[in-house]
Parts: sequence; structure tokens; C-alpha cells
Amino acid sequence: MRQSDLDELRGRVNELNIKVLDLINERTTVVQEIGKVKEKQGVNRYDPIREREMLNSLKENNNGPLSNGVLEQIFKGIFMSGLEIQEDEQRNALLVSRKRKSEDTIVDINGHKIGDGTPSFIYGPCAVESYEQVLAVAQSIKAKGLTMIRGGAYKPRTSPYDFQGLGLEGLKILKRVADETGLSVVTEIITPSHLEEALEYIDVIQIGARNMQNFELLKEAGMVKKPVLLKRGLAATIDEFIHAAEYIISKGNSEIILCERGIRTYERATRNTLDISAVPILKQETHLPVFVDVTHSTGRKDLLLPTAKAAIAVGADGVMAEVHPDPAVALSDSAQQMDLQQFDDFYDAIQKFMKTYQTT
Ligand code: PRE
Repeated sequence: MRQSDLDELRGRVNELNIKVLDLINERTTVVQEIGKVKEKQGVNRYDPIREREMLNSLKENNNGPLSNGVLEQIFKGIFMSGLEIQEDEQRNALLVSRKRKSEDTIVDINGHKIGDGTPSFIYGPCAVESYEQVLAVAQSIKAKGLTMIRGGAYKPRTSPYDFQGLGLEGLKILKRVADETGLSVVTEIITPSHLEEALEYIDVIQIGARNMQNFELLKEAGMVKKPVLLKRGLAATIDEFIHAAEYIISKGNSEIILCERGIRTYERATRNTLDISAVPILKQETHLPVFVDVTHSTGRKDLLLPTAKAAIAVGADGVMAEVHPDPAVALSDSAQQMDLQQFDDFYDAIQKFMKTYQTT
């Protein structure tokens, strides 16, 4: 074969490539339309029965030289790309998506802005145990010029025999301390039936990792006018986490803070595995502020500082950590809470880090 023959054949292939490309794009546009119809109908995008019908019909019409096996491979790839586009569009259509709203959501907690570019901090004991215990931590927080305190009144524990929290009594203690110190209260609510009663005592509703897919609780939290701090489930994908936030916003409440708190993996050196890359992914995919809970993700006091620095360095809007006046006698999570001196040291180190980090 002469070089000119090869050039001519390649020229024909180039033209056919463009035709195939145009046809695939035309097909993709129709598949996008199908995706919109499916969205409205609420039906599954992936439809293996439809795919099998199309493959059978293609094979019947296959006059070669392509084998049926290769034909299946090529068209399976085309179906997959259509499906991916439909799923991308669905994700971009979410109310929490940055594609829907490009500006950052800034959550206002009694005048304190979360997500405005300056990292915020939420500290406090794992569980509310007494007025004196909460007050001691609150005074230390207040002395640092911070504005929020966390503390669990309802504690969803792994074992039913572990301390379950003081309940309403705990909320009352938090409120009393908040009134005396001017701090805002962040506390976990575990069931929709507690929500209404709790609202008068708290400033931020925390929905914990174990309740990330408690859809009734998410919907109820979406219907109240209080910011929600939503923690990532311990085995939740980022996509599931984003959809949990969508449950809240879809009911009207857009004051949502996402919180990465570590996920369960095979690694046992830390209590959970802090998924630090979730922070920039969530910032890219959604317009919501993102916190990192360094206590629950690591379960190790020696890792609180490095992971808090990492969180700030990757663009987290804030850090959450646990502090107890006497961790050794704490009724929950005693090994991982900082005492007040450790809290002072941690806070100083973080402040120093933030100064150097901002100037470099
Ligand atoms: C399409 C895409 C994904 C489904 O799994 C099946 C088929 C395709 O590419 O043809 C389109 C589509 O969503 C559909 O026909 O229901």
C-alpha cells in the first residue's frame, strides 16, 4: 500500500470519528432529557432491563465485522457515560450544591459568623455532667474571647449501659451557663420528639454521626429556625453526607454547618480515620461551612493539635474539640478530652499557627 492510500483511509476514519462523536453527543443530549423526566418521576436512573433490551436489539442488528462482545463493551461504556451525566446533573441540582449557589453560606450564631473566612472554634465537654463542670469550661472558653460551647445532654452511646446524658436537666444547665457567660450553646438532639422542647435552651442543633441518616430528624431540623451542625455518619460516603444536608435544606433551613468527624476504616491507631480530603471536597461541592471534629476523629489527645492545624490548612471553617475540667473522672470519653491547662496550650498553639499560616 502506498503512503497516499494510507493517508486517504486515515482521512476517512477522521471524518467517521467526527460523525460518531456528533451522534454520541446527540444521544447524550437525549439521555439528559430522559434524566430530567426520571428526576420528576422520582425513578431510578440506572435501568439494567432497558440496557439489556438495547443491547439485544443492537446485537440483532449487528452485521459485523464488530463481534457482539466488543459491541456490548462499547455500548456499555456509552450507557455508563450517559448515566454519569444524569447523576452529575442531579448532584448539581441539589440545593446545597455550589453549582446552585456559588457564594459561601455564612451561618450566623447570635452575631458570630461561621464560614466568613476566619476559622471558628467550638469547645466543650463531651457530656453535660453538672452546672459546675460546664461553668468551668465555659469560663475558660470565655476568657479566650470565644463565643460557643458544646456539651451533650442526650448521649447516643454504643452500650445502653453507658451514661446516656442528663436529658432536659442537661439542657437547663447549658442554658443557665449560657445566660451567665453570654456563650451560644451547641448540643445534640437525637429524636424529633425532643426538638421543640430543646429549642428554647439551645442555639445550634447538633445532629450526630449516628443520626446522620435519621431522615425524620433531618426533616424536622429543616423546619425550624435554628442553625444545624450536621456530623458525617461513621460509615457515610461524602455523597450520602451531602444528601443528608439536602434533607435539611429541602425543608427550608439553609443554616447548616457540615462536620467531618472521621469515618470507620480498618485502621485502629486512631478511633476513626479523619478524612481530611472531605473538607476541600465538601467546600467544592457545597456552599456550606465545614468543621472538623478533631476529638472524635482521632480519639487521641496527642493528635488534636496536628489535626486541627491540618483542618485549618485545608480550608476548614472551624474546629471542634472536647474539654473537661477533670477528664479522668468524666462520665464519657475520658481519655480523649483535654483538661483546662491542655486546652490553654492547645488554644495558644492554634492561635500561633493561624498567625504564621495567614502570613505565609
Ligand atoms: C440510558 C441510561 C441509563 C440507564 O441505565 C438506561 C439507559 C441510556 O444511556 O440509554 C438512558 C435512560 O436513562 C433510560 O432509557 O432510562
